[in-house]
Amino acid sequence: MAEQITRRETLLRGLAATSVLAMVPDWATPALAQGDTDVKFTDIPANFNPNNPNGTTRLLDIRKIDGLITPKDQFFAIRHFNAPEIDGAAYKLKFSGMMNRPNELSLAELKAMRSTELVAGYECSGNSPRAMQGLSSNGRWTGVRLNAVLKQMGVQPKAREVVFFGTDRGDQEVVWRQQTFKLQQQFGRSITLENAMKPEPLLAYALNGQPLAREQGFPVRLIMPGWYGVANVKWLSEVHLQEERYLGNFQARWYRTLRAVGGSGQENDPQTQFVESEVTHLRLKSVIARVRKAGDAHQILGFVLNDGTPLKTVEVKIDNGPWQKATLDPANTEYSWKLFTYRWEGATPGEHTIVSRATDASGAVQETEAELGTKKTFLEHNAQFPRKVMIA
Ligand SMILES: Nc1nc2c(c(=O)[nH]1)N[C@H]1C(S)=C(S)[C@@H](COP(=O)(O)O)O[C@H]1N2
Ligand SMILES: [Mo]
Repeated sequence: MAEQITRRETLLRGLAATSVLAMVPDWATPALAQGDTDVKFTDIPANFNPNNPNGTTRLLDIRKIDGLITPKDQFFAIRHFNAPEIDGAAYKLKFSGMMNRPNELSLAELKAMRSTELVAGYECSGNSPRAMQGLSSNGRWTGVRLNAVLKQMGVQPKAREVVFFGTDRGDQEVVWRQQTFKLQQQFGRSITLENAMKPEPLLAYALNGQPLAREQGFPVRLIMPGWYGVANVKWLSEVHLQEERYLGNFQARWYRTLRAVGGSGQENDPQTQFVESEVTHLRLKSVIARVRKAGDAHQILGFVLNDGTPLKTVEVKIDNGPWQKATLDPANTEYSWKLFTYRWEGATPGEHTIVSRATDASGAVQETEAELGTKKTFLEHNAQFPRKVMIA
């Protein structure tokens, strides 16, 4: 199985061997060149604290993005319950349900299997302008392909659904008709067997070449490239095969999107349908993250997150000007976030509004906030994100 290595890494490995730093082309060095300065965003709330808004969340400060891979200690982190502390030496990942050879694998056994590296970026489905889009990151994951492990255990013909349980658990209310059950439940998510057997899903034990940190799901988590963060179950304890759909809280209730489809979108319009759907694949989103003064021009840097569909364009608009094509970083990979840059010439002193929009090869266009207005719930907020900057 071929390892997936980004071009940037290949380039850097080559550089390490030859030490010819002068070879680095422009696009490979979004880091500040000498004399470049960051331009101030004026849309960031004064009390915005990316480091620790609360005990269970760490936002990425997107103004610090300076390369494709988010450093491990800056990778955003969020969770619902406690972050279990797991002893890697005693850890067992249990495989149960409709398989011919149910089994447990220790961390050492998983690591002894053929490993795969994959660059994947994702965001929490609750990411939005409110979090300054900081519930997003992009990492290089190492792990074992889920399909290889499932094949080894022998999937039975009736199996349709693969359920992933975390070690973490907490109080849940399960409402059934007039009854409300207050229970302790594990964090759980599921995917179809068809999705599980695709080559991408990884049982991941390393991020950027290092073991996962406790808050990142040590020792093993699922990585579903091209899916919202919630699919990437951390602190995996059990993988269960069954025939029925799994309807756990974080699958069927908490992570739902309610949209108005058709008609006027108004509640009294019989032409309008209100559709509830699961949170699964990343919806196309671009975000402007950073602006730097570089010589006479300004460089706008941003990222796109999506489900892996090739991008057609990323465009940038300055104030009321036309949409202008941005340049995609050749280091981007199929499931990475996609960095883009735009060279802004002739910026005049004062405050400006800048915004980006992504279009993919299937024709999906990132909508404006107003166009997204028929979405009633706040998850999957992938609207265009106009930014305000002050040019000195
Ligand atoms: N076991 C477990 N896995 C989990 C969660 C959780 O609460 N428990 N949160 C999910 C959500 S909502 C997101 S957005 C991602 C965040 O992953 P990160 O903390 O590595 O960024 O983890 C997902 N995996
Ligand atoms: Mo999330």
